[in-house]
Amino acid sequence: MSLDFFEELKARGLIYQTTDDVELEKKLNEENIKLYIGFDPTADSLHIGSLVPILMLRRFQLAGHTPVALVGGGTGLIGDPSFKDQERSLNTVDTVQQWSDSIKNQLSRFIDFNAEKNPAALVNNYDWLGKLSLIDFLRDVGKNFTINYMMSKESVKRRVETGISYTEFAYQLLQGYDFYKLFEDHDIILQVGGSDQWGNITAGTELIRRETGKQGFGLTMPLITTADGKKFGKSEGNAIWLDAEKTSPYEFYQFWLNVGDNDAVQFLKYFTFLSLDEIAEIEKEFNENTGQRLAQKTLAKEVTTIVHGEEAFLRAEKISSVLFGGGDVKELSAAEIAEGFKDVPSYQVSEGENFNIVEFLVASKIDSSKRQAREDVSNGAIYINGKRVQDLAYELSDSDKIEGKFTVIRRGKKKNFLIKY
Ligand code: 383
Repeated sequence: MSLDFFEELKARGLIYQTTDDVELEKKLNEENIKLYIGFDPTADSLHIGSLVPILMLRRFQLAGHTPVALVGGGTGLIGDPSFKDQERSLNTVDTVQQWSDSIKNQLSRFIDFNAEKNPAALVNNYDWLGKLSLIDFLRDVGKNFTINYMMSKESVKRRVETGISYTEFAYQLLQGYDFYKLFEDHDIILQVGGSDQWGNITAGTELIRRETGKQGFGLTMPLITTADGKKFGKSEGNAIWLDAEKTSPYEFYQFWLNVGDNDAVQFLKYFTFLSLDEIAEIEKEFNENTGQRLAQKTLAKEVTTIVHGEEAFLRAEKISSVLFGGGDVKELSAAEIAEGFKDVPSYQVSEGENFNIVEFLVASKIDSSKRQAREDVSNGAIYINGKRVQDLAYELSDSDKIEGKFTVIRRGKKKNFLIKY
């Protein structure tokens, strides 16, 4: 049995809530609609917390609908309080402008602006919010909402108790106005967002109803959580960014490769375009032998390719195979070594340093004593650029330097050290 698009989204676990399941499913089946998702510029890059929504834009486009990505150049100057414990500090107009530009660039990689029938579009709400006068806003937008309605939203309820500025409190009306404006001017009938956006999205459907008597639709996606309740999207406390300068494709690839067994299959549904049938096949094989990590490997390959391209994926895979799979260090360029070995302990060689292997192991703190170093070498635990060295008199020379910059020393199976010249 084949699923319609709405059912497919449901089966992938991508629908948390909609304002009207029945009507929305009907609409999506009957016509090609326009929909939007908004992204506020709160940093110079998006991170993987935004990836499910971004891919959602593409899913709609692949299904024949027209996706619009909104950059919150206006709302980014205000700050969305939804489910945030603390008031945000305001960013300058220049900063928000710069961040808007970077985010715009990132978003444009994921949707197709040249599709013949349903080309994607990018809009910036600064274009209309920046021009909106306070008097007009209070008369035309504010008058449609009671304070009671605004305070009752889950997304701000906590903050109403602990403290929220008038600025942030007004945020939901700005996002509501965006939806109304896009509905009126561009026939955008659906707003999508994470479940944290429900309050803001329904402010929009409410404004549309009151001003036009028509129905706008809202759809939210579940917030991603890991099966063991750990925070998703962080690796050792750091966010995983979509910008290759902030999180290298190799680190990005490793993040997905290290997803837990209980999350990997669900993440294939959230983060890839593999069909549910293909995912079911992978799941079957994965369950027969989880140790092979087929689900994680597929996930890492697919997501890295979507975000950074195939070449970057192949490079990340190559670096990983050298670091963890016994691949040949000599196959890596100095740049690849720098990327992959960023977090391994390193040692900067100084001029005229002794290059005897035993003394070198001690000086670089790979071994704690000469005795230990000799033992390691004799036992065959020391590898220079992946080649075992058992000769106690071995002298490191230029031929051990990769592009004159690095030597990789491995002790035992997995402990890598980077020697820099
Ligand atoms: C601004 C104006 C609109 C519509 C939306 C917005 C942005 C929205 C917001 N979204 C989050 C963000 O920007 O703050 N008020 O970081 C996140 N989104 C998406 C998704 C998510 C939300 O960009 O749940 C995660 O990524 O909705 O937290 O007219």
